[in-house]
Amino acid sequence: MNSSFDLKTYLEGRRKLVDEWLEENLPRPVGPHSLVIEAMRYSALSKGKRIRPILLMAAADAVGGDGTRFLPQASALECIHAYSLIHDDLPAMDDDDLRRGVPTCHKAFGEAMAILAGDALLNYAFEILSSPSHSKGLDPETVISVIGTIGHASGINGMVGGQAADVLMEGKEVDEETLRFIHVHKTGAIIKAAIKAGAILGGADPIQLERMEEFGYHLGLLFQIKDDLLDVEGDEKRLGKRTKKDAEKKKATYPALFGIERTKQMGQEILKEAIDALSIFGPEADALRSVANYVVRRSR
Ligand code: GRG
Repeated sequence: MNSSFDLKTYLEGRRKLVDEWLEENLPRPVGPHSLVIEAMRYSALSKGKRIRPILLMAAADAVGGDGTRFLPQASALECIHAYSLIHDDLPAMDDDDLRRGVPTCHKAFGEAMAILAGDALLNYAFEILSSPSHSKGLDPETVISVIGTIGHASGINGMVGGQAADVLMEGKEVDEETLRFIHVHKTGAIIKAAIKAGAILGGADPIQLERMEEFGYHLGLLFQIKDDLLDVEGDEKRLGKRTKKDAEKKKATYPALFGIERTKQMGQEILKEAIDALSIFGPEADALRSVANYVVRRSR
């Protein structure tokens, strides 16, 4: 890997592009329903890492495409992510007051508006993905394939399925296979879809696509394992959310099942598998390699 790759500048630059796109393209709060639009904007525009959109663009770059051309598709993923955080924070789910350092959507706008803002963001994402103006120059098969990839990963076969399993397993003893199912679906599916969608948009050939999916699978699992570790060891201020919640709720996590040291070791092993999946790519995949290393090192 090219050691001169400046990850900090890269992440900041890409994050800024996503923030500006969302600021410009999310609906404006006018009309009798303006409050729910304010809630959508409040949550989607709050300070997140934008890692899913960044991964979509980086995957497109890695297969020889131009990632920034797919800023609308990348930003659509951030809308889905924002919806999932709003719903995850609701009293019926994790019941959290703080997210990204500010009050959660239902604390700021009430539960009804928060549920609706989440629903609206999910649907808005698919409006972006299917909009002719954002798909100019893409062939219809590519557009449909990206919509299918992201729809599959968001719903019962991905994030929603994983979240349901997570809720259903609270307080129960969970084996490694079930824990992996939860992590791979709840968090991993959208991360893998970001990478797969980016690869499809960037024009990946079948072998490149297969490797990208393998990379995405491992990175997605790794992301949630690190999230588990941050809940135990992380700094609340830096994370902008409450920590130690998993133990409180008797949630299935890697540190709870394997202990902190073994979890870190497993994280390194999964990181290696992720990086190995990229072995067919040259320096054009350095951003992906660098982001994978950052996922393990991150403190927020
Ligand atoms: C369908 C009613 C209904 C609810 C869905 C699917 C779902 C609720 C919630 C998704 C589960 C979830 C929030 C998993 C945790 C994923 C995770 C690690 C979130 C934090 O992501 P980061 O670290 O956060 O990328 P930022 O703030 O940087 O975007």
